[in-house]
Amino acid sequence: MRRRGGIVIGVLVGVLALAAAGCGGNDDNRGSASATTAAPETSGAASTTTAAGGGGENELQLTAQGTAWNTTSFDLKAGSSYTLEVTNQDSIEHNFTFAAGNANQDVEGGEDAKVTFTAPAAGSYPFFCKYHPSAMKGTITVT
Ligand SMILES: [Cu+2]
Repeated sequence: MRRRGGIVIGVLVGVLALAAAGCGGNDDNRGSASATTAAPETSGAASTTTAAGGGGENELQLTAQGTAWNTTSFDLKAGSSYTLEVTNQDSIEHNFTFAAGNANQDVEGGEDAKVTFTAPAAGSYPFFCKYHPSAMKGTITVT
């Protein structure tokens, strides 16, 4: 019994250390301690923290209305990851496609959806709705 307790605490400390190293201020995430039952899980998580230091999440918004985007240009930083919330205010389905970021997200009429992608190398890239590519398109500029 005592041995087990020691092991669990050891794992806990390890996970907490990892969490602290990984992301900055995640105090509200105490529920994640339940993940400690799977002990040797440290191998996969390491490679995801290559973004520039201090980087939180970059959130973007895009709205479709009248088969048009409310925004036709975005400025991103190469290598940073972004979460784009696409709001569809039409009754028909739309889509956000940003091929250079491997993003291809359908959004049903009247709904919204989030898509996460990483900005590619510096350059200028198109984004569009694959259902209305000539009416709903824009440019993503990566620097
Ligand atoms: Cu569309």
